[in-house]
Amino acid sequence: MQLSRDDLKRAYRSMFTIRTFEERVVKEFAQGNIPGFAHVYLGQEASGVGVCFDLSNEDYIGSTHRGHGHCIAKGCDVHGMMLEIMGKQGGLCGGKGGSMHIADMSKGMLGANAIVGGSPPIAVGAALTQKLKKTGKVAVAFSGDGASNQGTTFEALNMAVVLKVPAIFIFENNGYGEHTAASYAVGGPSIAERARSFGMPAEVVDGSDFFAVREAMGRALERGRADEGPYALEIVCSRFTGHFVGDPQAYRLPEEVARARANDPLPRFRAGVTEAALLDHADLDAIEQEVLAEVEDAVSAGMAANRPDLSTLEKDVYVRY
Ligand SMILES: Cc1ncc(C[n+]2csc(CCOP(=O)(O)OP(=O)(O)O)c2C)c(N)n1
Ligand SMILES: [Mg+2]
Repeated sequence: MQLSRDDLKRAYRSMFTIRTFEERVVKEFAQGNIPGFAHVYLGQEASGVGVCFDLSNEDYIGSTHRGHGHCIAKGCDVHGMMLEIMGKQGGLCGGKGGSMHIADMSKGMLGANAIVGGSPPIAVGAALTQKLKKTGKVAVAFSGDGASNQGTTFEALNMAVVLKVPAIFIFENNGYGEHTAASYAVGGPSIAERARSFGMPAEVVDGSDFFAVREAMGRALERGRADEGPYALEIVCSRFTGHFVGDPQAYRLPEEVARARANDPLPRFRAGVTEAALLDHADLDAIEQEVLAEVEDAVSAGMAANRPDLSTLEKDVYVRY
């Protein structure tokens, strides 16, 4: 499907929001304003946005420990996210989940997940619900190259094929699981080949190209919406920073990090749409100014907000039925 000018602006806004949000998370974390751990999505923006671009609020995603970008791409509120990450009242989960447990059911965001390989089985369950209720909706599992080695992932891939559910498995191969290179730790020819061996179609996609990701996702969605079964995408992306905020990356040569940063999906998108005269630089500049103000505002709100009240400690521990 051809993208309109508004679609292209939406794509850039989403990618630039992730970029700005994550750069700010790095800064606020360093200043002690974010408790716990933070894993940022810098460099992987085109993957999350390309995958989520044509999903509705009734399509589901399951995310990972590196989930801020997935949340933003799925439409979660940036204010609510920043408050959540800062552990403040008004956060999407009341400030009690934090970076690795953000969820927003109103957006079909089933949750970030600190368990590597945790989201594929959850997505299979959500996909089975869609199949049984004949909704025509899909469930997407985001996971990484590291998660592709987990037994839970293998079980989910198998079950999705056996039950023929509309699950879409996204493997964001950013070259590392923590500090271990995928070239060492992932056996076999590719993650896509591994998914194929379970009996589903799978593609390897350039994760710095929003258009390539969205088009591949379109093929996965077509199959899922027609109830023809699962699909897998191995999206090859660049991790600009370390595994967690503060990781000095002693295991990567500076040249390698520079190469990763040179493969930046945002300037690539900008060059593509302006050279094809689809958008002007001024359109994109205006979006950037709006996003910068929005994120600044979210940080101010987060700094001003209170921590959850002690009386709420035992609330929201279990889902209310
Ligand atoms: C079951 C489980 N094992 C180990 C960990 C520790 N751990 C956290 S992130 C991570 C690496 C995950 O790598 P990958 O799936 O490639 O995701 P990326 O960090 O590259 O986005 C590991 C091993 C964990 N959180 N859960
Ligand atoms: Mg990885």
